[in-house]
Amino acid sequence: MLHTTLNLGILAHVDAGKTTLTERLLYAAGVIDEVGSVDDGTTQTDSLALERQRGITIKSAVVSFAIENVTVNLIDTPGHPDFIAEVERVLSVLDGAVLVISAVEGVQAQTRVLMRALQRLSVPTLLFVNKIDRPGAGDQRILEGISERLTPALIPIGSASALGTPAADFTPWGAADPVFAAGLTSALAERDDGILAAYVHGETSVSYSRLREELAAQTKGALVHPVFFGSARTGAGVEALMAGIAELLPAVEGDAAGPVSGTVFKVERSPAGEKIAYARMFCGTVRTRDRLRFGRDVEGKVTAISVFDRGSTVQRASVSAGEIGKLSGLGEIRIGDTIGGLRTAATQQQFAPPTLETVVVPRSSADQGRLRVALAQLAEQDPLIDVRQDDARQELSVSLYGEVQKEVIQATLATDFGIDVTFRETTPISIERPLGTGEAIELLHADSNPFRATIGLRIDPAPSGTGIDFRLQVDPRTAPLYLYKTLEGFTERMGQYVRRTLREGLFGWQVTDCIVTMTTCTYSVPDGPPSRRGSLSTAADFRKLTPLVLMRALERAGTAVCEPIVRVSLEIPTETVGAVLSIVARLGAVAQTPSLRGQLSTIETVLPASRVQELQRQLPALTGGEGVLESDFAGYQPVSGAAPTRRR
Ligand SMILES: Nc1nc2c(ncn2[C@@H]2O[C@H](COP(=O)(O)OP(=O)(O)OP(=O)(O)O)[C@@H](O)[C@H]2O)c(=O)[nH]1
Ligand SMILES: [Mg+2]
Repeated sequence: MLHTTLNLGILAHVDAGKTTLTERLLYAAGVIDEVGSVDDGTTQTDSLALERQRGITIKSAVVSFAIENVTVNLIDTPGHPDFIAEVERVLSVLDGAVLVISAVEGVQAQTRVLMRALQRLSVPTLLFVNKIDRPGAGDQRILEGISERLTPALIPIGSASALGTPAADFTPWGAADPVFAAGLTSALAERDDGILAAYVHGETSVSYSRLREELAAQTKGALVHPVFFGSARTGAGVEALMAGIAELLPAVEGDAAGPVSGTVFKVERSPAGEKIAYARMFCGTVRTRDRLRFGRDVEGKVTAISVFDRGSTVQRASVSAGEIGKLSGLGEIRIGDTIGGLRTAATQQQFAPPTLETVVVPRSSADQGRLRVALAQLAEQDPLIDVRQDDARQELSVSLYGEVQKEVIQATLATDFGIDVTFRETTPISIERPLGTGEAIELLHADSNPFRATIGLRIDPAPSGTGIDFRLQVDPRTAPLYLYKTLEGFTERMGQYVRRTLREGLFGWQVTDCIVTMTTCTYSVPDGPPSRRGSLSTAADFRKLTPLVLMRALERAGTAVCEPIVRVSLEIPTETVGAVLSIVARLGAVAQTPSLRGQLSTIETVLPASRVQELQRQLPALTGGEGVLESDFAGYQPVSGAAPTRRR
């Protein structure tokens, strides 16, 4: 029988029950005999000491189980927004996902962030409404919330009973439910002409098995999202979800004989300190002792391979298309690297970048050197912390999503590396956007030009969120193609020099949302005309001259320092609205008119990221512990007042 693999992500807002559901699925598949509990620290996937202590998931973890002839590699992800980078890294390796929603809290801020990303990447996604046993659990209310706030393309495929009690259960509908068949027909008809034709003729002639096939096809195409209900705590609905995973999500077989290609989504170190890369294979087969090319044209030899197997890992001689392998021996490998000859296009970042930074200070200054090594190792696993060293002050700083991540870094440094650290104040990471157009040129042989090249560059503002675009607008005959082989090669390299330069703008922040155009170019040759005669230009001339010209162009354009802002939604007891609004106003924001829903009111506002923590700190006292704050990155806006310079 054909064997296939399904790489399945479990995603949700924090605390929705992903890890508990993972336990339940492992149990239902017969991998474990006893269901572990997050609260007792006994689950398979929250295996780090810190995860067990805190009862939250910090790192993505892979476990596998089998449903019939499909091997499911399940990736349990963290839901806390401070660890969104962990989700980011697994998105590109998923064949399908289960998005978990609490039947009590309903659709939450992070649920929407995650669903948007899954939709952008067209990841086939099932929805699992969890915690139906908890008092306050709903079904219609949750379905309405999903339809309004997540996707209208939802298809409930069963009904929940005894909601809010330990006996809560889920019954999938079937061929014998004419209302379900009719509903399925109308929902699927939107995207299938055959079913549409039958539907408009009022026929009920479409067979149930045909409907089921079409449901699977449209789910696999990420066009519709079947909704399951259940309880990871009691196990209700979990069998139905298992069946749904097998029936409705696309397991892949892959071409094991094709050219090797894969993506590294996680890196860890073995107890002996050896680097281990988790790679999802898309094509081909990797064997031990193979020499692999990866990332930026680095090579390494695979010394060992293991794959996930029924709750643990087993050594294997090879890993093939569709599978996830743990590869040892590739010392230089990094997260996000593609392996094999085929370069897949770098996937765009789906979630917001970290918006905060802080300086990490060892309590004992003798630890500074060890701290640098330790942070470099943490950055292997989480490149977005972007460890930076200020050479003058001998300070190390990291980028952060929030306070919980900071505490985790502190605890990891203490327990894994024996280094006690404190942090300086957490400050926002701003960006710079050009205010207007700026142009500069440096001519070959000019007295002011220490390099053997002419470079003219123009920088123009571009719409928010577009990043840096580099364009070549020069006569190809003036480009030093003997250095870069092709015009594309030259464009790529010049683009790199430009991006490297723009990491630090006029105020020290990353410059972005701009178009840089190379308008003029010349190089010197020993036997050229007098204007171009000189020793042959080298790549170093272009590399070193670019920052001089570009910074001059940037000075002429001017930049606006923009700070990260966050859309905040507050759910608070109605009688506290006045007090909360006055704090919001004191923090410099304008709130929209509160919407009242009986005892609870919702306030929406946009705040600088640096102010959100202040609001979060005050909220419990203001609302008697009842207030809930949800925040969602909303881009950058110019700072008011004097532009802050980045501390270096
Ligand atoms: N009543 C009830 N409680 C549940 C259910 N599922 C999970 N819980 C509880 O909800 C809490 C969070 O569960 P987790 O499984 O850790 O949730 P998670 O989504 O993995 O959380 P993070 O990984 O930290 O985002 C724990 O206290 C669980 O015992 C459920 O179906 N019913
Ligand atoms: Mg978890």
